[in-house]
Amino acid sequence: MKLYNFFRSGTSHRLRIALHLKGLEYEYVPIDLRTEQHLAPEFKTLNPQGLVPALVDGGRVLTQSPAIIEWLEERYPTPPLLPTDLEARARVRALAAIVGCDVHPVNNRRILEALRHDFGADEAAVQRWCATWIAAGFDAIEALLADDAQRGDFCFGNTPTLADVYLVPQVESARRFKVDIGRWPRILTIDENCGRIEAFRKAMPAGQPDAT
Ligand SMILES: N[C@@H](CCC(=O)N[C@@H](CS)C(=O)NCC(=O)O)C(=O)O
Repeated sequence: MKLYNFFRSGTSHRLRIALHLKGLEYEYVPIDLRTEQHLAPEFKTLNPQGLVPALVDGGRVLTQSPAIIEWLEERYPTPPLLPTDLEARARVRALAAIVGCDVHPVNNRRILEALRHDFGADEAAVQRWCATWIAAGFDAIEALLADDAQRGDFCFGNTPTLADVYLVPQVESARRFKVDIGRWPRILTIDENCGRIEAFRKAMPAGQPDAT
C-alpha cells in the first residue's frame, strides 16, 4: 500500500495510527501542503478533491480518511477498532465524529487560508478561531467520557478504538494552536495512555520522513 500524506495533517495522522494499530506496512509518499503539492494536477488524478490522505492499494485509490479507516476495519478486522456491541459502536463512532465532522473540517488549512486572505483575519484571530472549535469539541468529548462509568484507559474500554484514533491527532493539533489541554483532564490522560503504545508513537508527526 502507498500512503500519500503529510506529516502534520490530522487526517493523515489518524490514518497512520489505524494502519499501525492493524500492523499494516505501507510506503510513505509525502505530499507537501506548504508548497501546495496537493493542488497539483498529478495529485488531483488520485484525489480530485485535492486533499490528503489518499491510500493506494494495488490498482485501487481510496480517499476520505473515515472511508479509508472503515475499509481497513472491514478488510483487516483484527485487531478491531470498534467494539462488538451495537450501542457501543455507535458511541465510539459518535466520539470520533465530533473530531472528524465538527472540529477538524472547520480548522482545515483551506478554511484558515480563506480566513486570512478573503476575510482579513490576522494570526491572532486565526488562532482564536481554531481554539474556539477545538474547545467546543473537547468540552463535549470530555462530558461524554465523564458520563461513561465503564470506561478504562481509553475513550472506550481498555483498548484503543476509532475514537482514540481520531482524538490523538486533534490533541496534537490543539497543542500546535497553543490550546491548553489541561482544561480536559480525561482527554489529556487518554492522550498520554495512547502515547505509550507503539502504533501511536510510530504515527506521530515529528517522526515522519517529511517532518521539518
Ligand atoms: N474529510 C477529509 C478531509 C481531508 C483534509 O481536509 N485533509 C487536509 C489535511 S488534514 C488537507 O488536505 N488540507 C489541504 C487544504 O486544506 O488545503 C478526510 O478526512 O480525508
